[in-house]
Amino acid sequence: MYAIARDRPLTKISLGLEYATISACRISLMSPELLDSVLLHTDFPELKLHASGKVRDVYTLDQDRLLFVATDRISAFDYVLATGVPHKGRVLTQISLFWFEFLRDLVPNHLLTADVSQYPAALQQYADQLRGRSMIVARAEMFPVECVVRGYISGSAWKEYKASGRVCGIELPKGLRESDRLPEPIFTPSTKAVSGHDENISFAEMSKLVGPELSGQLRDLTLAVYVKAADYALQKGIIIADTKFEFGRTARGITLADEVLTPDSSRFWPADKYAPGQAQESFDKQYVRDYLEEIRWNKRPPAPALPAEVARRTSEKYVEAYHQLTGLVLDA
Ligand code: Q0Z
Repeated sequence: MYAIARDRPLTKISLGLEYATISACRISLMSPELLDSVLLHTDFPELKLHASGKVRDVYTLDQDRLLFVATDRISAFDYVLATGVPHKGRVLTQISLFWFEFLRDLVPNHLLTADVSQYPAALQQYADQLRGRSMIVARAEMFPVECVVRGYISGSAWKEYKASGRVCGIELPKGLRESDRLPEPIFTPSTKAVSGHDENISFAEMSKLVGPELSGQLRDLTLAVYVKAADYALQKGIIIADTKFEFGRTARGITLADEVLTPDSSRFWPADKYAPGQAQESFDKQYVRDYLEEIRWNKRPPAPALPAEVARRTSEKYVEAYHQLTGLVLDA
């Protein structure tokens, strides 16, 4: 039994005639089961919200522990869209869990448990919402820097390179094309600026913020983790062009925190379509971006909804990324 998706764009699209015709002809259905499973907001009244991001909500459990919940929200061009992507929160969570295990000999991480049956009794009433998409983590004293590493030149680094030949103070070879692989991965830290956008900083600037010794440790860890993970991913047909890590201090020492090597914190490119000299297609968000360009959204709020077909195909890409990386099938 299928229903017409209720998440059609409500925004009036001027001159949408052509588009509306195309859209009406496409089979654009999502089963009620799938729609029901999409989680856009969390609400756990007995818990204190610690932080909320575009995609994830973090709650305080106690002095030492936080609850991370990945919703099915999706952002594009800096805004959270009105439509969720089925399974996205579970895919992000399961990818982070996979990497925590894969990287455990290289760096301690903040995971305590993702087994909902081990969560505090007060959370058991939410077990169905939490299963697969949440984890309890050790609260860390977070370092106020984003540890970014790039194996390929893209995004803000490509802009900086074109303007100055350097990225975060690192001189790069002349003649690089957009999306080229770098001779070796580079550490390009950033800080959260007031704008909400991250601001690239040099290693020297990072050293002023958190000290030279810690900066060196974080740089070395970041590069080692990236090299191990990116080598693995490439064997599975996924280029991890760049990624952002957040570290903090816990009883385990310098600890890898937050989400790790997900499509939301990284650029994943399908290796079989890699073609330097231009921007690369996104493994996961390409249908979303194409759709938003097609409807000529002005990229100002309110962000539009997605046709069910775009959400469904995007969902398939996330599930496929998980399968391609891990060899595992995300359970229904
Ligand atoms: C990470 C963030 C998110 C919004 C807090 N282990 C930790 N201990 C203390 N704090 C954090 C962590 Cl991971 C922490 N963030 C970033 C994540 C939503 C902001 F899911 N905030």
